[in-house]
Amino acid sequence: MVMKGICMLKGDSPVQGTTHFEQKASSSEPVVVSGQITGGTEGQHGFHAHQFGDNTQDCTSAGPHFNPHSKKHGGPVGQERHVGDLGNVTAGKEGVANVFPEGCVITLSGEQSIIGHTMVVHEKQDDLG
Ligand SMILES: [Cu+2]
Ligand SMILES: [Zn+2]
Repeated sequence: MVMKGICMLKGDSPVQGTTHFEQKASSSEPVVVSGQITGGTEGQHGFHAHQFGDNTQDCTSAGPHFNPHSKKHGGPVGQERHVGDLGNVTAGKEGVANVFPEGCVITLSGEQSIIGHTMVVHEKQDDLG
């Protein structure tokens, strides 16, 4: 069975994009995330799944990073990291960022499922620590 999800990114800023989530075979396997974000400034931008699905007031209502295991914030490949930590996306000169984060541990079902959470692209770079 293949599960698929899609997330539209849109806010007050000109930044917008679409992210695809695809989970193959077992529900315990991490999803493959891909997508494209446009309208950003050149450089790195933090990219996370946040706790709440409420994005009506941007990051405030989305809450902290999705963190079901009560770990510390980190990068997408370490042991000490939030499940929602997806590192940074890098936008080129035209403000286009291709999304293909490594080290994803989010799923589409079970306790690490991101369904109902909010994906946030930040203006600033994530220091990963
Ligand atoms: Cu964030
Ligand atoms: Zn975090």
